[in-house]
Amino acid sequence: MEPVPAAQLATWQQDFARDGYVVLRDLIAPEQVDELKAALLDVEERHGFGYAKTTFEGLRTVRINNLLALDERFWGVPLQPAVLALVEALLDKELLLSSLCSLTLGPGQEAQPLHEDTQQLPLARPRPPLALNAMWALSDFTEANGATLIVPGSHKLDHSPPYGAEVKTVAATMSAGSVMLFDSALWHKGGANTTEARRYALSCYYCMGWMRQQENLQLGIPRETAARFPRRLQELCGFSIYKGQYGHIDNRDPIELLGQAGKPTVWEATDLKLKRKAATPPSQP
Ligand SMILES: O=C(O)CCC(=O)C(=O)O
Repeated sequence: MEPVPAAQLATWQQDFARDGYVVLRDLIAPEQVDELKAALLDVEERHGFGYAKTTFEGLRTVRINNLLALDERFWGVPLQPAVLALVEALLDKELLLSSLCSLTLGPGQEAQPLHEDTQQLPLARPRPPLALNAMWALSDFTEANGATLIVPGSHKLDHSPPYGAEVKTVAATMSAGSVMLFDSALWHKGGANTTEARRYALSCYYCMGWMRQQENLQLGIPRETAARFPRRLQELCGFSIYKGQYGHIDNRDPIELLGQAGKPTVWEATDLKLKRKAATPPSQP
């Protein structure tokens, strides 16, 4: 796949900074949308997943967590090149995957309470993006079937929404194959599904590399499964050290547990630089 042109990336970044969200329309090929939907149905049936048990998660919603452990067909989702390039530009290249789950809204699902995704963190607002949700539409998102309801620009407010508050929202309608990226500080909620059909979606949630992930992916994904991931996916799942310092195991990069060569710690890298400098002959005046 061609890299995203710099001008396109810059436009998405500007839209995201202004509105707190941006929709990458018709990004995913229909065949991939079909494949992911088929994978969700297989996993749901194989493991007998049913509706969620809490009103927040949705009493008529099937949410499947830890998708990477359940089916290989989800492995490409966090690595989608255009989304990952944008998320790397908005956070940094050492970001992590925070969680990957499905959001299948069944008929009769009521609108979710209004919230923001990092509401629990004791941090002042407004703040630069710390975490971003990439909402993959695997069905057309319509007002009737529960398209996510958002409050554009609310990421800039100095307070979180009163949980469940009734405020004016906009339905983030988009066609299947589109991906909406939104700042975790954006006020939002899932809409009500008043149709007879399900609304299929994936929530691929990314966060800064120094943050605790929403799902504990290092423990939740069996080691032998993670060992088969592409290296970038292993890093995103937390088999990596942030800035050569955070997340090491006895000074080793945890990716070595998966049979990969690790990166040096910041302390090793500093000594290497000093050694190289000492070995470089002084330049002639
Ligand atoms: O399903 C949706 O559209 C939104 C879900 C959501 O915001 C959440 O579960 O945090």
